[in-house]
Amino acid sequence: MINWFMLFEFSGPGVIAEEISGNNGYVELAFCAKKLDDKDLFSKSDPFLEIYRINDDESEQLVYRTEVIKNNLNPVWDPFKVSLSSLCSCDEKKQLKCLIWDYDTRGKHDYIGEFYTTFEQMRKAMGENKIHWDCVNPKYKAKKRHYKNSGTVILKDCKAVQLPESQ
Ligand SMILES: [Ca+2]
Ligand SMILES: [Ca+2]
Repeated sequence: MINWFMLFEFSGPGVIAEEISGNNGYVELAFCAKKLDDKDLFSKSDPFLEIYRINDDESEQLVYRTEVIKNNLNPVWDPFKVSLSSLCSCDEKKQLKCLIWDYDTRGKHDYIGEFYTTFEQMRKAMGENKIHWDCVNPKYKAKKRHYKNSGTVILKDCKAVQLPESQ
């Protein structure tokens, strides 16, 4: 673990705005999911989460990929730190695309679903209400009449982290 980070809880919108304006603003995020689709025949899915930043030119930049949780449809991923410039180019309203995959050792990983969010939404959610997103597979949504989702993803934690001033 990196123990030289100084952790600050968000204390209001002004605080994060200030941190975003600096170039040393980091955020710690933690996600878990519930009731993901099972993609494996003889065991449960092995889910991991990817976050992509959608740039102004529509290109997608991978920001973070979590570890794989083996055989678990209700995974809890380790918290991780990302800089706000990497996560959202220091723009709270930048679209983030999140994909959930079932890891496979052979061949292609199986796609479970996706959702869209922004850092603004995550930050605001950390007050009273925990936020969760439907993890949606658009193919199922188009074809299955009573399709609701392929699981839900929950933001467990979102807090500002700042690197100490250089000596
Ligand atoms: Ca498995
Ligand atoms: Ca698998």
